[in-house]
Amino acid sequence: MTLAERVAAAVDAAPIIDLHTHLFAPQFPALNLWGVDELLTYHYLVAETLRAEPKVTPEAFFALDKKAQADLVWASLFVRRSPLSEATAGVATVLAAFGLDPAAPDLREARAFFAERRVEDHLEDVLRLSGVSALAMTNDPTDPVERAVWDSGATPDPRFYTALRLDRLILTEDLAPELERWIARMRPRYLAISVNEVSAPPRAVLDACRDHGLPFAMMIGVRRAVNPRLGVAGDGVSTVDLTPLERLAGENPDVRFLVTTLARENTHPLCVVARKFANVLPFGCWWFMNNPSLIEETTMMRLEMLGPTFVPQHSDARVLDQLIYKWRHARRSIASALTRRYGAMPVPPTDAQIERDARALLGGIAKEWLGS
Ligand code: RAT
Ligand code: ZN
Repeated sequence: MTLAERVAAAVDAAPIIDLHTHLFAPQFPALNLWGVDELLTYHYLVAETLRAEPKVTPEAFFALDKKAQADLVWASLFVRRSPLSEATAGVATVLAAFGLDPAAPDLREARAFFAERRVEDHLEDVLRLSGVSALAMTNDPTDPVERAVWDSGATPDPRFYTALRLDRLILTEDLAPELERWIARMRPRYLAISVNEVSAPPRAVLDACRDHGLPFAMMIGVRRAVNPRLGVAGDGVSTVDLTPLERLAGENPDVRFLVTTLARENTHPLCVVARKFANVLPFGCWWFMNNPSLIEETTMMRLEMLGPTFVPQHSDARVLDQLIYKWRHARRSIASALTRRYGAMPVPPTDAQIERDARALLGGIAKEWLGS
């Protein structure tokens, strides 16, 4: 076997802990999305369709029911054009993984296939096909649908870790008791927020992280509603000054920070921050960074600057089936970056070394930070 083949095999075999998704355990049936219509109405593809079809206004698109939206996306991005973007290529990978034709003229065959699946079997198949052993949800107690499930006393499938998302909860006037209440109820692996610029979170958040030994995840550089007509597809990006992150990490050495940035330009400064502060863990290639070329480049940079002490990717999947493509594609980029770094070593790595590194990067480091 060549070095590249050995590395690819080790990366494929390593169990994945997916640090950030928008998926829900089967105990949240109304929020658990899967199947071809959900795949095609993913907001990444909605943005691409509205770009490709300028005569379709966002208002007209969103007025259609889900099936009609999916038909339009399919016709526009898969029939009239080739699925070359990462989001379209991903759908093709998923369909092919289930033995469906990614070049079909319409969605009849795919819909019939998914209609016959039992949700329990489907979950097991997707986890097996994607190599994911555990994944973090995004849990927002201010969402009435989600909250109703928590209030009903349900316990999520243990492979679905909880992560308490603070984007909206943080607006609560008396935050500390709310945090205590939801940490007790959800038992989250970490607290998380997405922000435009870095600023110190409210004291109650840092206190809760410290008291409960939970990491605080910051997803930095999103500009919400740049084009509000596109709904969730309308957010943008900005490059951000990471100096406040250095301050935050330095002043709170007893709090661990999981950090991802949305702008490519922030990838390098984040590596520098992580070199100074061991309580900062760079993770994932987030959203607009979740492209094979950028994952490879980013993973190379992180390996060169940090060695194998970061989490190269998270899927951000919103539809269960996306785990298959997000991880198959990411694993190729990660394996390629690793192969290049091993190739620079004067003595070739042993299989045991490659396996150890792949397991750490795909799941081991996440496990250390989140607990098992
Ligand atoms: O990647 C996405 O799907 C985005 O819409 C966001 O959900 C982002 O990942 C976030 O967690 O805010
Ligand atoms: Zn997300």
